[in-house]
Amino acid sequence: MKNLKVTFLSILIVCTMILAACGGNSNSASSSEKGSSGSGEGGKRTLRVSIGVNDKHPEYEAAMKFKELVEAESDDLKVEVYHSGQIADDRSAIEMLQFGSLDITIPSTSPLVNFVPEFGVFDLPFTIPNEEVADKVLDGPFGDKMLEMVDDQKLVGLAWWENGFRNLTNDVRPVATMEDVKGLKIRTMENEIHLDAWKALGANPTPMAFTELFTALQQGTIDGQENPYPTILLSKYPEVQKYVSNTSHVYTPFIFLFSKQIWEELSSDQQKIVKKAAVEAGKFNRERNRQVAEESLEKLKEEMTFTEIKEEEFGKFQEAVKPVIDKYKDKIGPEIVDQFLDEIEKAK
Ligand code: KDG
Repeated sequence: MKNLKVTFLSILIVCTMILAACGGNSNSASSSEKGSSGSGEGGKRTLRVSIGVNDKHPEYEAAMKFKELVEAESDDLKVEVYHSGQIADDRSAIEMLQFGSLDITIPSTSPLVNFVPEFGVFDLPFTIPNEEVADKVLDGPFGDKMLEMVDDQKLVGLAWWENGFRNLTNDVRPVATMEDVKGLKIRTMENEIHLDAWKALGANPTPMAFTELFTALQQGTIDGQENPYPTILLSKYPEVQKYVSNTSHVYTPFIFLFSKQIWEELSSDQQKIVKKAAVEAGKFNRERNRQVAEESLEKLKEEMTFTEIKEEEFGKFQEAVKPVIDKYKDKIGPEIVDQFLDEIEKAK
């Protein structure tokens, strides 16, 4: 009897090993858990998109538009969208693209500075003055050049989407002047330019992943944060923040990034479909984001204390951050910064 059991067990182990060897394709649980699936059921390749904002945000709507466009055009590509940082926060998602364990992420450009310092141009405060200038700069030669800059980081930059103009919220006091910023513990993105800019304005900034922000506000470990109005409203910050001001201190693009390793596995037809959909969905995203930003501000005025910063006060903010722009002009590269500022002047 005992021998029979041993024989049965040995057969079971051998069968399991054979099955595991046959099942080692890109469809295995471990690779799909990591966020990249390769060819899925019926020969379709699944492209997984990771974003940090939740499923109420215009960026999620645009990611679903991207899915709709790709799946309408292609019979061998499928798209799955993972919101609220379900797969990873921005920096980790970018690293996953570099390793080929995630297909797409569409973060703010700010965390990308940790991989490509030149992207710091977009964090220089009070430079892009409005959305019209933003569109001209991003859709022109400068924007094309910046998309190509991710190439040697094992990334493919496909399109510019929009996060938008960033505004300050806090739980301590209304902010109408630079004086009011003094000592506020402000969360910034993981980006040294933002840190230095808020220090220059008198705040006490701390870098933090977007996925940790709401909890930190709720627990009071920080006093405030800065984000575009849609993110402030749709991430429910009015539940944990009393005051909002129209600082509009930085315009942040979202950048549509594809894993270079996976990109090179796609056929040229698949690449064309994905690129076209990323650009089209980006146009949809910008339009929708601007509409939602207006609506969000009206709702925030009902749920929070909104403080309008006077024009002459902006001059003091801009004066205070000038040394930060000078300092980072050298770190980013003077020629890139000069080209960026020239493109802004031309677009005005
Ligand atoms: O993935 C979404 C984030 O990239 C975006 O919301 C980042 O603005 C951002 C922040 O404050 O982290």
